[in-house]
Amino acid sequence: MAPRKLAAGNWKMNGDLAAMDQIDAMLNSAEDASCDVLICPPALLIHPMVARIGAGDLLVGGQDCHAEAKGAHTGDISAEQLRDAGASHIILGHSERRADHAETDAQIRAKAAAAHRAGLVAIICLGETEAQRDGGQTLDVIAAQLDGSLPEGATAANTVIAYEPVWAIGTGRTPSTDQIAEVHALLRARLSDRLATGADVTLLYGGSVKASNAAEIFALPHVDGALVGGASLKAADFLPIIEALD
Ligand code: G2H
Repeated sequence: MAPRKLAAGNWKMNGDLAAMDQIDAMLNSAEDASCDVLICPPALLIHPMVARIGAGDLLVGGQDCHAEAKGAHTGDISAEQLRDAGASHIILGHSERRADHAETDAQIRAKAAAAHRAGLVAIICLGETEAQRDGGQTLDVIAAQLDGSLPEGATAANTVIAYEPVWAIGTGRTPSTDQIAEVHALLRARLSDRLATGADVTLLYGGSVKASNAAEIFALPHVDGALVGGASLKAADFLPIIEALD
């Protein structure tokens, strides 16, 4: 088995009911594509998006969850509730959550375990800051984040890893292809050591992916797709990225 290819859109805190109009073209593209296509909108939009897609091939996911299934956690959402709303995937440990909510690797590992318990595929995000990159710490940081946030029971079927250098997110800057390839090779080697299915885990690159750089990034070894932010909001921007992967 080879890793499944995945074009994933992270809408972050963008989009509203009117943005559903973008979904029709994305659905058509997903149905024609051999790769998986996923949109992770704000949680409020998951259920209406799933309803609009119907039996179509476009996947829908969440952007975070609580580690527990239910209880007194005002304002939080559980993995089970996301699954109930129709989600199949969940983004965890995005650097914006690590920064805005001080999320630790241990918390991300607990959330990933919760996602697996609920039957969701966990997309676990890792990435170094600019200071860490400049300090020559990138590979150590990525290895530590991977080891700290991957739960027991992770497999190629229930886990995706996204490498997102913090300094490349929403900035228009992307690492060199050598820099991306170096980190993805580390991820593949470490996952293969740790998991029986490590060779088949889908590895995404994320950070300022757009139509003009997607093909070059997808040509790299061990890059099985992308986690796309800004360029996933509009079908006109996202469709060429799906086509570059397909
Ligand atoms: C990285 C990415 C999506 P963008 O955060 O996860 O966003 O493509 O806007 O850099």
